[in-house]
Amino acid sequence: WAEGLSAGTVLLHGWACAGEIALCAAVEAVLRQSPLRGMVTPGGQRMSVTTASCGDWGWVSDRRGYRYSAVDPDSGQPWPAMPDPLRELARGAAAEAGFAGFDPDACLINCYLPGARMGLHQDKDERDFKAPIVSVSLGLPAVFLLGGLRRADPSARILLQHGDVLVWGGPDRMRFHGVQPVKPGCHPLLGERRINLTFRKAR
Ligand code: MD3
Ligand code: FE
Repeated sequence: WAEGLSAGTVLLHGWACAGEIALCAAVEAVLRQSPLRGMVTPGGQRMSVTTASCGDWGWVSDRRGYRYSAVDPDSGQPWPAMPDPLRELARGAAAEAGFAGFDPDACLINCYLPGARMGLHQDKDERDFKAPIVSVSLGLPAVFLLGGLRRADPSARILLQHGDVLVWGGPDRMRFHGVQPVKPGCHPLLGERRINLTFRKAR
């Protein structure tokens, strides 16, 4: 069911469950071409989340900063194409949430092993803040933190489970957000990890 969390954020519970087998297979195929790696932040810390990308643009981080790159810095090759089942899932979820015509050119794949977390941050490396972002959660559950427009604003805690799709845009696009450390567990399809896909219009 669709749950409106605030003006620009919709949580589509279990939206990705129907096609979960094909979806996970497509993700695994991307990860064979573009393996997960721990990015280093501009501050020099290695992230506990490992990442890879598919589509025209991939999000990368190193000592020089955060940015979108057309090539995988590890391979020097373009990122794998965005598989059709992933693109269609993102387009369908965006339309359901009121963002018809969403045309993502980047899909960031985040992998959380137990204990991995993501600190509070804003997503501001994209060029067009009018486009929504679509997030698909797979595998182990996690507590998502949804803050306000200032870092110090209080955060709501939202449980994201396998198959949940979160669409946010409009007034919520610049809200601070993060993920609490993932608890140990084993998911029948993905094992001891959480995978999050974020679809974006990067350029
Ligand atoms: C709602 N990823 O990659 S996605 C990221 O679960 C990132 O891996 C998280 O934040 C993850 O940048 C969260 C869901 C999400 C992301 C940003 C939001 C929901 C949001 C911003 C505002 C409101
Ligand atoms: Fe983010």
